[in-house]
Amino acid sequence: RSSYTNNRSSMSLPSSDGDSFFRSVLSSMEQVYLNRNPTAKAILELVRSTTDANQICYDHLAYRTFGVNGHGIESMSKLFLDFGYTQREELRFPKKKLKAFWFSPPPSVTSGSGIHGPLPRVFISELLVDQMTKEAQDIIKKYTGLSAAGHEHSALSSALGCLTWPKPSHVEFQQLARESEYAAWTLVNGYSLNHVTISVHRLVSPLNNIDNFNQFIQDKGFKLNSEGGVLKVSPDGLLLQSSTVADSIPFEFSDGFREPVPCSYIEFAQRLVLPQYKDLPQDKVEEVHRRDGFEVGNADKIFESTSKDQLTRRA
Ligand code: OOG
Ligand code: NI
Repeated sequence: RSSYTNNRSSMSLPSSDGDSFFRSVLSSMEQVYLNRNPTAKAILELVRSTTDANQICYDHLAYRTFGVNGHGIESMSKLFLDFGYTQREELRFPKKKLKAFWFSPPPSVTSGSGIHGPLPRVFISELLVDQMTKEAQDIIKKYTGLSAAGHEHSALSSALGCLTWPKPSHVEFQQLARESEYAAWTLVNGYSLNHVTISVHRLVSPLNNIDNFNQFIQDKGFKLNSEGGVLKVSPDGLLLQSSTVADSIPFEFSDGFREPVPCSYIEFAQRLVLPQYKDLPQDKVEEVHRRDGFEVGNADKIFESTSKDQLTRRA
């Protein structure tokens, strides 16, 4: 290593700040997401224009993967672990044949907006491919196989907004969708950001209350995922979540067939103050004083934000 590496010049050399590189990657993923998902973009703009611009923080980012031959959770978690995230609890969804891990961010700024604000948590799930039928496994293994070393470059794929495998045929997509809508979603969306989540408790009043927030979004004509009720509440009562129904995007299958496929959605989360901190004055409450983590019962219903049932439901 030469001494040049530590020598910051004022010329237009690329910054050697790792955090700045990491945030650029996240920002590209976010751009792909905003360009493809008009509902998410419109809601972020609506909230931004209604409240103080500095107050939109992301609670978490979420990704989906195929749990087979290195294409699962670990393919996407590598970026985050390399940039200081910590792997946390596993969540299991036996009926959906899914599992997930969540990751907590390294210490970061406490102010700033979106990708430039406090670093979000990350939620990464995977399909338990070996529990699927032979037909479904064959399709998934065909495409993950065709991607070759694609899983080594999941972050690049997500930031560029392209698949690491070729587009499937319509028949293959439908076959998967019959067995697992999650599998079909992942086949056509790959490592694209599945959703970002607005941190509701960090907004300014009255939108810092998720009931008010949901009412506001619905009054503006947006449809929320109604699976198990619009508001998802953890058993301890401290993690409150809701989400939109995913947008659809035109898709051309390998056989030339064109049909819209479900894309991404946006989620909202309010984390309440933990009982041991209930007497802290409001202006002393920080993120560490609030309910952390995720909840299987909530997540199970939020997964349905990309389901056909929710997409075709009348508002
Ligand atoms: C993830 C659903 C779960 C949460 O916050 O619990 C979730 C997905 O749809 O891939 O986002
Ligand atoms: Ni989520």
